[in-house]
Amino acid sequence: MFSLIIPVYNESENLPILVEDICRLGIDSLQEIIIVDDSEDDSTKNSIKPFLDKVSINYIHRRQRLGLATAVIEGFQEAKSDWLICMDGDGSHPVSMLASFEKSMNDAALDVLVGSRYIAGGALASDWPWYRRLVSKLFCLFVRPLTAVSDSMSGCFAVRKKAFLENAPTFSPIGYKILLELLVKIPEVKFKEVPLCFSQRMKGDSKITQKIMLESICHIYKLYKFKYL
Ligand SMILES: Nc1nc2c(ncn2[C@@H]2O[C@H](COP(=O)(O)OP(=O)(O)O)[C@@H](O)[C@H]2O)c(=O)[nH]1
Ligand SMILES: [Mg+2]
Repeated sequence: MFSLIIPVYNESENLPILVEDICRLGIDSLQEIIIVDDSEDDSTKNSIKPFLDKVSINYIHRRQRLGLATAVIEGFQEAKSDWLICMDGDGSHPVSMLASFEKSMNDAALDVLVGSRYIAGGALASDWPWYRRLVSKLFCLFVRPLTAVSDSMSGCFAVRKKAFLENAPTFSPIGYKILLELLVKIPEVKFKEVPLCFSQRMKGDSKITQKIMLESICHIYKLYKFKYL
């Protein structure tokens, strides 16, 4: 069984489409969806009301922008299942990834499953801005001494709850890069990469800011210190 954690910040246009797609899949092993919403208003929350009787939804409304990484960690801590999947709420990650991850969950040797855009079968949205493509690839290269994962910047991944909980006290989540933190802080982490075809968000603009980009650089510096000092 798995819990699906979806961090959202003002995604009232996208979240209902995503949740509807997930309901349509009818995956038996999906135990619950945990939505961690930092929107100041109720519009994102209200947008998924039609689905509350179709799937088990735990809605955590924090009402202030406390950050993507802390939202994911909070969702993971609330989750009931043995496996925790994280997926963006803007439609960038195809719902078919749930079945792709599920196939590997019975492998007792694995701690983390990564939706990767940079392995055979994976892809980056062709309409993603060139500077985002460049920054994503540069960040992935820059952190190769920290992890052998080819797409450690991915926001679509799964972690075994036990591996997460055992190492949770060491996490200091900042910015967007929660997967990288898991890969660095789970000792001798056993991972598998699964191809991810990443598409441009359905509606609206990215919530990333220059401040978040800078925070990501600080985060990577701290992870280098954690691993090598
Ligand atoms: N809870 C929460 N979710 C966030 C925050 N920032 C972004 N998100 C969500 O995280 C996901 C990825 O964000 P997005 O802006 O699309 O990032 P991008 O795909 O890298 O451009 C989306 O579902 C956002 O709504 C935040 O501060 N808090
Ligand atoms: Mg996005």
